[in-house]
Amino acid sequence: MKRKWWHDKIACQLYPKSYCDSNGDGIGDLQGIISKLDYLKSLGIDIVWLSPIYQSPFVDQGYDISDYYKIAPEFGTMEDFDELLAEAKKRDMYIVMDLVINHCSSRHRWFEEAVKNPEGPYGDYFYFRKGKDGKEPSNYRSYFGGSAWEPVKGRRDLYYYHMFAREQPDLNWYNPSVLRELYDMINWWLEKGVAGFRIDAIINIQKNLDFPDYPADGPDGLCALGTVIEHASGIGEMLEDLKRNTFEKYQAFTVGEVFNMREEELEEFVGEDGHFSSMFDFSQHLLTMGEHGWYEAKEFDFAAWRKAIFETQKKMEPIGFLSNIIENHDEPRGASTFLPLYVQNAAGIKMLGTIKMFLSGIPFLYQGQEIGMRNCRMQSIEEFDDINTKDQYRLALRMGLNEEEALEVCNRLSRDNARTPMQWSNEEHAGFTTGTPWLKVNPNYHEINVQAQEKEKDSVLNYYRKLTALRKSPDYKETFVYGHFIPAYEETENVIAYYRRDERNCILVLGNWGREEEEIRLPRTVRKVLLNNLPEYLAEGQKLTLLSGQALVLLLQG
Ligand code: TEU
Ligand code: CA
Repeated sequence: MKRKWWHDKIACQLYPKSYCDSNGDGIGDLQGIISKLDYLKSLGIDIVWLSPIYQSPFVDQGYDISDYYKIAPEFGTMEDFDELLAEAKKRDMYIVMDLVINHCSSRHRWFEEAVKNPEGPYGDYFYFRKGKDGKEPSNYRSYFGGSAWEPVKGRRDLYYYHMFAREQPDLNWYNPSVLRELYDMINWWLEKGVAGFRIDAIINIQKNLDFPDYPADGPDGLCALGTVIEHASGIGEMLEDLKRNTFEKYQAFTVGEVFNMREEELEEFVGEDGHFSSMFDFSQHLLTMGEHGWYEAKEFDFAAWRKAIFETQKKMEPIGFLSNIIENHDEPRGASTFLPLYVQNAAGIKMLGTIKMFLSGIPFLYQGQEIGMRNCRMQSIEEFDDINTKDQYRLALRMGLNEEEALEVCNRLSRDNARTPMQWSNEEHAGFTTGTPWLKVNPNYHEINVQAQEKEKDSVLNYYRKLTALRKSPDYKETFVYGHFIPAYEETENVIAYYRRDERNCILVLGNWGREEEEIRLPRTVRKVLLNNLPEYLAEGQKLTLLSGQALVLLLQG
């Protein structure tokens, strides 16, 4: 496999609005991020991915961009951004931007011009269509609920298409002028020195321009966009064209946010010369979401979770590098999702971190994961900010849940769980801001915060430092990055275990999700315990006892 600069890197996603507020307006900002670069460096982070920081009305927290060339004033100025790039560079760190190009904001100049004159040049930047039999052009349900078609104000029987919120009109990727605008913009940021992009919702750019109806899959008479995408094609050529005109020339690192991809296209997407450098592995996250919505979310199922990890790892080995996450800004906290209650503690969180850190692929941390931040309980639906959560709440009520149950579902799955402010200290508002935070701070910050964990030798934070250091250590790095992945102890019900091995090393990674201890017979003797999340180490020869919530990384003989 051709070696690329990003293969051995560790990344961290920041949600700028909630990371660190430098000027007391309650909103995190670029100067706040700059002030934490040394902290990120001390965590072993190489690549910092910023959720969108472009100018935006923030209907969907910056995923609705009104000017791709401007920094949102809430976050600072272009000078601040240049300073961030320079400061990152000094520390051998890379800045990766979020690229939201399936849609823009309805407040983008292009869309404002388009609505004024749908027949004019900007009309063709979007998808304007006539209604059908007095109704919307097709029966698609947007990702955030309701029809994906919005009537154009002041025009009879004319609609525009939006797969997400109505304030996020889809861009017409079949118009060469749009492509030129987007490619120029991407190259402009690359020229500036960003190392690459996380590419938002990108599978959605391919459309069937006839917009045919599909069978309804809900009482609203609409059908999910998943079905619509299944029937669209052409994504491969579009992504190759994008890559050739932009990323490739700069050796940029790109990580695609891709759902609903065709299995047989995996190689084309992330093979050696794939459309992207990498893509996120969402296989485990999809397990708990519920088929038609959060109201039918499923409980965490260890066996299914382990199976999903193993399947992805095995299928990726001959192909390339996925990016492994525990959580992101669209997911609830992993510590609250992927651990049974009896191990929802520091040990369990370290165990989860261990299992994910040594998988093949690129580890992506998410802010606060390294201190074990948990879901944040909201007392009422008004406390949530997220547009998706409000929609899922209404959906749950429509599907027969009562208010309490619907709130419970949102408390479990809301995207705001991961968006609450970073917990820096025990001071007011967790040291995130001296003003009023834009979103509630998790009241558990008195116990869970960076400052306290810096002082504690065995904290989750210091354990995370050991994880990244081990992954990068000269003796084992090659094995963790390029070594084989081999599942182990699949017949042991509550244990997840795998080997990473090459000519030099044979490393076994283990975690016990069970309530009870488990006895394991090792195939060879242990040369060295590379990592242990508990003080106990119970081994006699090749017999090993794993305590509940215990994770081990063992270097085996030969
Ligand atoms: O997410 C795309 C996406 O598919 C999500 O809407 C996902 O289905 C949902 O969050 C599951 O809860 C990206 C961004 O990550 C998200 O924050 C944006 O809202 C969305 O695109 C629109 O830009
Ligand atoms: Ca601020």
